[in-house]
Formats: sequence, C-alpha cells, structure tokens
Amino acid sequence: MSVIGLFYGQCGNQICDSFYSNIYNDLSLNPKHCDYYNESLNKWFNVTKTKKLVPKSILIDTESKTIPHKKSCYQFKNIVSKSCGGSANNWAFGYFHQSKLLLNDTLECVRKELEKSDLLSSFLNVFSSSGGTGSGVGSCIIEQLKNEFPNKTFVNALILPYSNGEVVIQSYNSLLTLSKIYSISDAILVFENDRLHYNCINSLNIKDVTFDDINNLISHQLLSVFQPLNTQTSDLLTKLCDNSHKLLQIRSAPLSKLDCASNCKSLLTSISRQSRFDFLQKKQHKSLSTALICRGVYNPNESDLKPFKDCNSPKTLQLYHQKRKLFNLENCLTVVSNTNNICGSLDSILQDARTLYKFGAYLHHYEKFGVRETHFKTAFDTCDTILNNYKNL
Ligand SMILES: Nc1nc2c(ncn2[C@@H]2O[C@H](COP(=O)(O)OP(=O)(O)OP(=O)(O)O)[C@@H](O)[C@H]2O)c(=O)[nH]1
Ligand SMILES: [Mg+2]
Repeated sequence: MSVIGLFYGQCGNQICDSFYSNIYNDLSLNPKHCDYYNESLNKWFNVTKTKKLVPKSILIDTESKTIPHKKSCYQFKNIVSKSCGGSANNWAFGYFHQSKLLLNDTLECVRKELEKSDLLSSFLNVFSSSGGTGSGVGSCIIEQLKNEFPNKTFVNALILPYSNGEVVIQSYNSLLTLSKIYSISDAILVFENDRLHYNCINSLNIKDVTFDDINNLISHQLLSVFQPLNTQTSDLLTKLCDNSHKLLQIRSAPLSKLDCASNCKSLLTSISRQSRFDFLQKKQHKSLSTALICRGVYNPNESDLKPFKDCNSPKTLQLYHQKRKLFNLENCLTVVSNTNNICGSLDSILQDARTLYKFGAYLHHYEKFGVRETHFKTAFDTCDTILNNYKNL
C-alpha cells in the first residue's frame, strides 16, 4: 500500500527532507528484503530499472530554495516549484492566486504516481498553518484532490506556529486553513512548534533548539505512526476520529531514554504524564480515543497498561505492536490521541484572530484577494464549532 506525501511551503519541505532521511536510516538499519523493509520501501519510494530510489512524495513551493537537495542515495523527482516569490505569509494570496501556478502540475504528479502505485491507502499532506504557501496553496490543492479522489483517505499534518511567532497574521492564516480543510480531512495530525520546542529541551536535552531538531522530532513521530504496522496507518488514524473530532496529537516517549525494555513501564507512565502536562488549566482531561503503538521487543501486558489507562481513560484504546525496532531504538512507544488537550492551542489561535479582527487589522491584505467579511465569519463559526466539540467531550 502506498502513501502519497505532499509537502508544501518552507515548513513542509524542510520536514520532508528530515522525514526521508529518517526513512532511509530506518531502511538501512533493518535487514533488506524482509517484509518490513519491502513494505516501507514500496510505501515511500519508486525503484527504477537501474535500482535507483525515487521518493513518491511531491514537493510543492512558491520558492525553490526550500526544496531538499539531491541526496546520494535517493533523488526527489516530483518537484512542483515555481520561483514566484512566495505567498507573503498570506493565506488568501496562496489560496486564490499562487495556487493557480502550481495546481495543475501537482495534480498531474499525483495522477502519475497513482498510475504507478498498485494500491493507494492515503494522502499525507504536510504544511504549516501560518505561512501563505503551505496554508493557502495547500488548502486549495487538498480541496481539488478531494474532488478528484473522494474515496481516498486524507491525513493532514498541520504545524501550528510558535504562539509568539514572527508572522503577525499567523492566527488569520491558521483560522482560514483549519476551517477550509476540516470537513475534507479524515484525520488532522496537529504539531505545535511550542510544545515540540519544549520537548526538544526537556526530553532530548537539546540546548539551542533549531528547526532541524524540531523537524527531526516531527518526522520521528510521523514515522513511528506511518512505518509498517500490523494495520494500515490510515485505518488506525480514521478509527480514532469521528466527524466532530478529527484533531489528533502524537506523543512519543523520550527517545534518548529508550534504551532497554525494562524502562518501558515507567515510560508508559511518563507519556501519560506528558498528556497530563497538557491539562487545560481548570478543565478535566477527556479523551475520545487513543492508540498506543509499541515498536521493538516490548509488548505491554494488562498490568503495564493500567497506569496508562488510569491517566488517560480513553473511551477506546487501540494497541498495536511491531516487533521490528524503529531506527536504532530498542523500543519506541507512541501515543496518538484524540483529546481535549487540543483546546489550549485552538483557543489561543481563535482569540488572537478575534483580537485582530475586532480592530479590522490587516484585513485589506485578504480583501485584495476576495476574502471578505462573510468568509471570515464562516471561518470563525467553523472553528468555534470545532473548539466547542472538544470542550464538550
Ligand atoms: N516545525 C517547523 N516550522 C517551520 C519551519 N519553517 C517554518 N516554520 C514555521 O512555519 C511558519 C511559516 O510557514 P512557512 O512554511 O515558512 O511558510 P510558507 O508555507 O513557505 O509560505 P510563504 O513563505 O508565505 O510563501 C512559521 O510559523 C514558522 O515558525 C520548519 O522547518 N519546521
Ligand atoms: Mg515560504
């Protein structure tokens, strides 16, 4: 089963670079031609007649400088990049204008990949919610893909900006992106730069955290979900969602400490605490559904799971085990959860957007491209509904 990855804008492309390096590392560390190796290879790469590896994923940007460089072991060929100066951190510019330059070539790439793939399990779209290309062009392309392939699974990985981020209109862009893609997504994996930064410092002991560190963590977490398992990842993720709750968060155990199976029990509890750390200040932690993915020899038994269940009390808990280790980690535990932890980030985006909107700040940048009051009102309504659905869990 293939996954077609589409990586948009600077953030998406930089993550793609890290993502494929990690896939390649994982493949190199595992013996060739076992089932895991073949499944992973077929999921992410085409192999040419001369045995060269070509990633199936598609790289999309309005600037070419962010596209990953050629690698000695594989080479990206699906590049849809026009050097047209970016999308000025403006969702509307990306969605209504720049997308026209990239849409047809992207759809053509997707069609060609589909012809080559025996079976497609899902699309994985990766982009930041707060720039202009990833958010605007990305939203437009996802919409068109959904029109053309309504029965495929759409998993979207959305990177939320630092709350004190450098883009003054980031909350508008995030609002417009989320409201546009929510109904056409089967699952949305939400990554928060703030939290990832915190985890790099506190769990991985990195002093001067860079985007490379954060992207490495994001790609580790994505691969801990997307590398071969005893189920299709698209099924795992869609089972965690319902129509009103599609925002998933991934937590993994501190990777540097995952050296031996004997640590696992305490790590399960520590992951649960990581979830608790997110507690809404005064609200009770509520979980709709959780999947626990264990990679490596360790396969938890009922008593190991008890602290985890006590902390999370999800309505449903799915457990998956893959005995082959991921990268060079003896064991790797990953939790994918659908909980009201997400309210904090959502609330802050909505509040920031509302504050700007109340004063009519920067609206002319959006009006220029046809985004008027009604469009914003609908976006606020949609995101309010999403937030309330989580508050009422
Ligand atoms: N995690 C992560 N976040 C990034 C990275 N690059 C940029 N960002 C965040 O993404 C947001 C800006 O989005 P970009 O991806 O740079 O924007 P874009 O999609 O290229 O859009 P334009 O540049 O406006 O055309 C900011 O909030 C950054 O903090 C990255 O490599 N990793
Ligand atoms: Mg850019």
